[in-house]
Amino acid sequence: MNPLTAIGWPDDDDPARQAALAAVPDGRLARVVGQHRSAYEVATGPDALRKVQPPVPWTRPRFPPEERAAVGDWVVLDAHGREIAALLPRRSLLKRGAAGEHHRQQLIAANVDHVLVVVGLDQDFNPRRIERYLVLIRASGADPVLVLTKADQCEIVDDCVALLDEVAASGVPIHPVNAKDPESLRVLQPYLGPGRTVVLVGSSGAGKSTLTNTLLGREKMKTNAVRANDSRGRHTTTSRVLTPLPQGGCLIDTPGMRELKMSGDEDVVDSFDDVEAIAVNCRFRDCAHGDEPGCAVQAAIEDGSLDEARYRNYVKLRDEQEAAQVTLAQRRAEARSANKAFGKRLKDKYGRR
Ligand SMILES: Nc1nc2c(ncn2[C@@H]2O[C@H](COP(=O)(O)OP(=O)(O)OP(=O)(O)O)[C@@H](O)[C@H]2O)c(=O)[nH]1
Ligand SMILES: [Zn+2]
Repeated sequence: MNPLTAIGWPDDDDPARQAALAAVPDGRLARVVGQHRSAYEVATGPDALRKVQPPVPWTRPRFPPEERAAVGDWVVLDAHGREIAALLPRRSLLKRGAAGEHHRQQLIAANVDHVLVVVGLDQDFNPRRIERYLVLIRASGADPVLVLTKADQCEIVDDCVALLDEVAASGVPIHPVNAKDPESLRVLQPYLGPGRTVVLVGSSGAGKSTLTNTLLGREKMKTNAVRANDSRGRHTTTSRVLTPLPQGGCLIDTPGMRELKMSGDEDVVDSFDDVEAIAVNCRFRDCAHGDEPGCAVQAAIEDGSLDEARYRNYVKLRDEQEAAQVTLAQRRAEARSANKAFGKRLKDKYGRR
């Protein structure tokens, strides 16, 4: 097998990608697995890692962050394999609003095909949190898949799944599983095959490590024993970020995945088209769905056809997204005017830009 397939190369002759590749004579494909102050760590196969230099423009402070490579990106290395010559067009990009007040965006992972949202069928189960994940994932271009773990210990699996009717109706596959049982995880095979990249998100204790270990066939090892082994450097040549799976695809895991937050680029309405479909029937076009007469949303909540908690979550996520969007727009405007001022200073000083 092509060593690139094991690290997620889709090999689908995508014309934009092929063209970018063809533009670098003797170029070589690699996938970004890490980023350090002045160098990138890339993989050219499951056990082949190397450090390479970014193209000079990327190192300029004002270079747009989204045009620099992120973990999961495919790049073309120059003929010597020492420097990144080009960044290939992305299939998807997961990002988040970084912590703090500034709503800076942080790139989490590129070219992910499926995001497995791992939720335990125990006290972890929370449809509102699931809805939040779905909004963030849809914005990335990757496809969300809901994996409900601990089905073996839950007596109300069907009731839990029934609470996710709207989620299922919006096209998200839902799989109740026992994360410890390889047989039970076979339903996930369609997302894990050659050339595919998945990431796992979910809260602590949801079963992400258990699921990963079972997929990797190390279900008999203790979760923390596996970690201890890894940190002792048993797999010194294998990236910790990108793990090839026996199923043929690969798994990306980065610390940033743990806290997904609105970045401002999401479309909340997209994940709640059931609510929007009801709201078009409100008497007033600008109905705020409060106590306006003829409000279809309030009527639907009253007759039980719209879950009030789902509606409240929609409003909350929409407000959050709008706030993030405003600050994001401000940041972009600031960056633009800083750029202009800089250009003008150069021109004043040297007479050219
Ligand atoms: N019976 C059963 N137990 C499970 C299942 N999935 C996870 N567990 C148990 O739940 C606990 C937490 O699972 P982990 O895999 O460590 O959870 P995690 O999502 O990796 O948690 P963090 O590493 O903190 O993010 C462990 O004791 C697992 O054995 C399942 O499907 N069935
Ligand atoms: Zn209304």
